[in-house]
Amino acid sequence: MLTTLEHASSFDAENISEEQAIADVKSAILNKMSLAVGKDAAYATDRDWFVACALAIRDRIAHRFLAGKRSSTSDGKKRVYYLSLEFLIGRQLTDVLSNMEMLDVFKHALGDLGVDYERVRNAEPDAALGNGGLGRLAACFMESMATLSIPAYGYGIRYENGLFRQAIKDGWQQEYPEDWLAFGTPWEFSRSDVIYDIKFGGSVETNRNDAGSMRFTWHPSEVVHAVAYDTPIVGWRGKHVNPLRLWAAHTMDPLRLELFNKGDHVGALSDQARVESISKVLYPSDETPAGQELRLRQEYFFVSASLQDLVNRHKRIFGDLYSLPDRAAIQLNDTHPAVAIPELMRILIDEHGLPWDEAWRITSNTFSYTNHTLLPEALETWPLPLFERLLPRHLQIIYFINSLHLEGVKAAFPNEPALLSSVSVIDEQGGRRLRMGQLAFIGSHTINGVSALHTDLMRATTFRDLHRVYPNRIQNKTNGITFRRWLHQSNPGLTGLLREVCGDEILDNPEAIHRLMEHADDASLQERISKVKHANKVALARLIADRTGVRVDPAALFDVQIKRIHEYKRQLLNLLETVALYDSIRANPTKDWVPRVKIFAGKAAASYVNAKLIIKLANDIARVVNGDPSVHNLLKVVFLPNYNVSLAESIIPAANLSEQISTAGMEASGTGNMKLALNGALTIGTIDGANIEIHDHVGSENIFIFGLTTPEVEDRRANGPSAQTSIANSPMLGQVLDAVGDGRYSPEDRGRFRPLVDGLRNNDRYMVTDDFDSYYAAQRRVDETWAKPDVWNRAAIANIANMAWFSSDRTISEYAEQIWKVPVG
Ligand code: GPQ
Repeated sequence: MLTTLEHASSFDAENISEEQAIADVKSAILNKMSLAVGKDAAYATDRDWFVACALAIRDRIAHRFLAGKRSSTSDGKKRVYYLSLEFLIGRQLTDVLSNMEMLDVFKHALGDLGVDYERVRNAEPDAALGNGGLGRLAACFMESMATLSIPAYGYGIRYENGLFRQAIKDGWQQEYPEDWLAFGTPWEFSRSDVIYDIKFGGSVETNRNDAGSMRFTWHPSEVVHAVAYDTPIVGWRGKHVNPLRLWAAHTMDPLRLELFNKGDHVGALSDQARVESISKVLYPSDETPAGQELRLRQEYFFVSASLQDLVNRHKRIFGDLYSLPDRAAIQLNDTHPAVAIPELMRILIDEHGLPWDEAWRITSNTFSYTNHTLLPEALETWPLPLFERLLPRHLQIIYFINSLHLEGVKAAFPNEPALLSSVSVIDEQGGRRLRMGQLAFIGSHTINGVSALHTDLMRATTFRDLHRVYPNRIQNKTNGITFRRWLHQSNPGLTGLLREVCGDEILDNPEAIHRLMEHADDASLQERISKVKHANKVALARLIADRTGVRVDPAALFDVQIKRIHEYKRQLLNLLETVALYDSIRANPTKDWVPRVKIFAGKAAASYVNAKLIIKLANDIARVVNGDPSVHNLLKVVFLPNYNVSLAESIIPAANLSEQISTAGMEASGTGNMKLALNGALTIGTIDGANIEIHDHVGSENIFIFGLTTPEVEDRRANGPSAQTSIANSPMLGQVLDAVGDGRYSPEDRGRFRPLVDGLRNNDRYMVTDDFDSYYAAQRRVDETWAKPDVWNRAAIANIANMAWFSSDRTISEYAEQIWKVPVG
């Protein structure tokens, strides 16, 4: 009998027996092994098996892929183009097999061949073409668009090196290159016939034609090739497949290159490395713009290739470009692809001869833009000289867009000259810069935030003035996560239980999970939920022992904070509380403390000094606490290296407590918060981002909320530093800061953590000290609740049962109806 995720499976539909399906798959895998991998099964490695399986299932997807392409072409459906510099996909084998409803068939087929599926699955490298939440959101959205049968293309860069691999050496983060493509990937189709010229630099020639109108001719100094690679993205039950089209940079073929350089052969060849560097590596900075020339080249490179591609497609199908807004919706994932706005204008005007006003109508009705942060230092800007050197024609177009925009503002708000500088695309302060947020806003018909609070703050702060000028442009679209990956695949134990209690409908309709609430008070359901969690914790405990050597008790409360390391996310607050708890346990060892395992994981940008010091602090605290027999296993601290999608899939199903403790107003949404709650972890969190909406859905009694609100944070900022007062009022905090600052956790280098502690005392921008007491108190409420297993388990059930709204299917349906105007399903 087939068990997991196999219900009305495809072989039933095709009317073949289970045995026949397994036999077919077995022979397909063996075929791929000998004909594509070129190996005898007897000598195959786990990776060989992975490649053979991937190719075998890819054959089946390819048929649906082509069918999908044919139908949306022939019936002229509107398409969505999702432009993103990041797609954080992770491993794909289980995702694809499960969505194709072939997971168990493959497991059986491999089993018959004497091969363990888990090993095959683990042989696939993570596709880490993203940094964190923003990139993972793009991956969830691609899966939901395919599930909802929305004809969509994802467009991005085929980075040869994804996000760096993190190793921890003596407690410090070290970065190593990641080479997921070293041996190729079986998922993609290379499209050697889909190649575009991408131009950079040079000058613009201006002419007047006979009718007196201006013509602009861009004479670039450099041309790069963008080559397409398509990865099929399969929706749930394999009903629809969309392409993720990633671009690789190549030099031109030598003949044309030579021609182009007018004989400067040597110079031309020395450019090769420079050109191909465009798609070499993902920038590892998260929420801090890299601000470097290569980054701007990456942005324009993939934007120009994608727009040429979609404009070509539109022209081929519909003949002219006037109908583009009716047939294409282009979503800009943050400002990284915002140069698409002047690029589409350039294509329409310079290459297709459209008049400015028509081009602007088309452009501004086609684009929409998602903002993912309001942190001022994270908003993308470019120095004008750099931008002009690389994209001289685009700068002209941007100047013209801006001058028309400012004229409109002047006319509408004649008595408010101050408004102009805030809504202008050009920042005149301190070295003139291009503000990509303003550009994206002006060139889009709709702008959205990613949680209710974040969208309110967009209207009230960063985009306040633009919002006054265009009051109907900003909408909210609270983020979501795909339940296929983050529940069905990563937590088969819980999924099995949910299917039993709520019915198989949960696989297609997450709302059905709410039926769990009918049994929330049943001792037997509570018991079963906690058994599933326990089994997941046993597996995680094993992984922790393997990777860190630390032994943890699966019966302890697993308290997890897993995300990029950022000061605003306040891993430091969690670490200070850890020290306070450690001190309290030692001061009163016989009290009935709740045994806890504090689990941290996350990467820091290589150049982010404080974030790297926070990682070191976590490891130094871990070393002291884990080595102290006097705490009797009441407290363990673990830092798991190299956080990525696969590690998240192991940690999330095993978590009891989810740390979502950013300074209020600073986390745009969060999506890890949703994944953890869906898997039955209770949240300890601030009134920030999507925590607020999670609170609304699960109810106050099932979440631990603490800390300052956004207006309170703003008040304290306005009234000058408050850290001294907070520290003076909290003896416990004072002690903790002294201990960390004086080197109790770094006896070999007592001053090591001085900068962190001095930072809190003198300029606590993230209000760690202000929130400390309230956080410590909330953690003690966690302890009290944990001590009553029935209350805890009931709360875990309430979390799982009430998370349906956070499915990315809901989010994507809202984008489809309210922004893209495309039908769903
Ligand atoms: N986010 Cl601007 C990133 O992951 N990277 C970025 O560069 C920016 C935002 C996150 C944001 O911090 C989270 O709160 C969101 O949940 C996530 O984007 C998706 O919207």
